[in-house]
Amino acid sequence: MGSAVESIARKSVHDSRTRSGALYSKPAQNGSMVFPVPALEGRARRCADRLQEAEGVLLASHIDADGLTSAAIAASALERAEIPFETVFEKQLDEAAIAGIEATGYDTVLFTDFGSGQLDVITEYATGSFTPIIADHHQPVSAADFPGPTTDGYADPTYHLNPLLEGINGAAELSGAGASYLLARALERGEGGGVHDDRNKRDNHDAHGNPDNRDNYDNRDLAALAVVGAVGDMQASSGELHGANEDIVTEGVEAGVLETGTDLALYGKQTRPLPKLLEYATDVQIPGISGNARGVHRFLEGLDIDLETDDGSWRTWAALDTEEKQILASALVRQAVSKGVPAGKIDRLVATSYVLAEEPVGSELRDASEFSTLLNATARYDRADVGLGVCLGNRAGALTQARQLLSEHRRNLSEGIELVTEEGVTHESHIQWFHAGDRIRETIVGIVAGMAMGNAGISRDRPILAFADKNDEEVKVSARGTHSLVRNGLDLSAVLGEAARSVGGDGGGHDVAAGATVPRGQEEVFLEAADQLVRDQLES
Ligand SMILES: [Mn+2]
Repeated sequence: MGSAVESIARKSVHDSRTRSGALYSKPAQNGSMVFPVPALEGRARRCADRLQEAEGVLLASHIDADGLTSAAIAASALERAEIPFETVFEKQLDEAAIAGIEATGYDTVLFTDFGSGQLDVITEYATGSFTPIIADHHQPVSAADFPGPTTDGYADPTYHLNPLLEGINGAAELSGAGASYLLARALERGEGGGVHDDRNKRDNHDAHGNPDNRDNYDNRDLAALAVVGAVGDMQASSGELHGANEDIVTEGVEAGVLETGTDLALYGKQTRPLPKLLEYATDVQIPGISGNARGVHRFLEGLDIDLETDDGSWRTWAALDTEEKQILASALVRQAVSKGVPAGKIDRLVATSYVLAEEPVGSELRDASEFSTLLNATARYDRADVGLGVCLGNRAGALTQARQLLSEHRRNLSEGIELVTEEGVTHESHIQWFHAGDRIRETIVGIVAGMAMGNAGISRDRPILAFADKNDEEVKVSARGTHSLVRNGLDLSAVLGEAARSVGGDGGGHDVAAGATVPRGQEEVFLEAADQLVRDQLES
């Protein structure tokens, strides 16, 4: 364990080295640069080339941290490529939303962070009306339900950028923002765009023989947002991002917008006062610290660290210098060891941190995980405009509003968890569930369900399903599982999709977390179907 703590100390060395990546902000013109995720280059270029031909583009994106960062990346890339566009957000890309998109009259529509799973309906509406271009990472419609071209059993029309079609894991290795980032890289500098290799070499001089700077930008600065999207979609596992996501991280470091290092794996390193940082850290339970305010104060007072700033407020982890960080981290590990926390869990106290190098120290925007939390808060309260504003660099109005939404969100979450824990859940044979009616917003009922798992009477050995009213006709269902259930065969995306369709609704998502909409009054039938589907998955 000592090595992990030492590597926190080494972090600053690593940081200063990566900062020299700023040298790369001049585009390489010697053909040394390769496309970040080569398997997706062809798809990214096909989509980018089609966008270059468009007179105007409607950009439609999902409303969550990944969808907002996807939209911000795509919007920035379109803007830089001087392609006129307009942005709309949808919570769910259902038939009504697609009909609304068709009605705007745009002849090119770019879908980000959704679209693959709705290709059947999109194609139906698009035919003779608009060209759909999709940058997504969700499971595409199956070939059986799609009249057009297919790949490996998936619907696969002409302009379709999705990692799953090239054998890259869309749940763990590339997010919607990552797919949008690859599209942005392919959109750089006009025709052919993207990678500065010989094939695409152009005369980079204007009529006066001066270098034409419009041809000399690259979009690697957008890698920081792509990492926020991936982290927001929970793609970091075992403490770091993997696969295609790693390639994007590398580009962000080279471009000087990202710094990575080994750091304490606690949430809130930029903004939480030190005592709260430790007290609220519940991923790894440390007796005497986790959830123990008094224990935390005793622990901190025993260290040789100034805990307060000059004005008497608590310092944050981000405000500590390297030596102080090491003192605190070592003491934390010693405490964990002395209280018998197993080594495997102690290792989880340390993880790779993704720091947005250009954001100020102490801002939630500096930490990919805190940034994504802020975005999710704007999304859950239907303020995609605020979230997009923050991503696009609006630091006055949008950031202030986003912070207000986040504090409101935290209050709603704690009230929701209290409600569920007090009233309890109903256990079926293979699932557990509760119905919040209108007492918990449908946009946060899933996260409440996930956070309540493990509380008294709410088991972690079966998935939890949570209902909340959506409108007069429909109920939203959110489901959460655990990674260990997924390892045993659980796929909540399939469960919610199939069970919802059996009662005239629809749903999908990911194996560990999924959502559905069902007609009111069908909850019981839906639950019965879901219970059986979960049984089948866990037994096979
Ligand atoms: Mn996503």
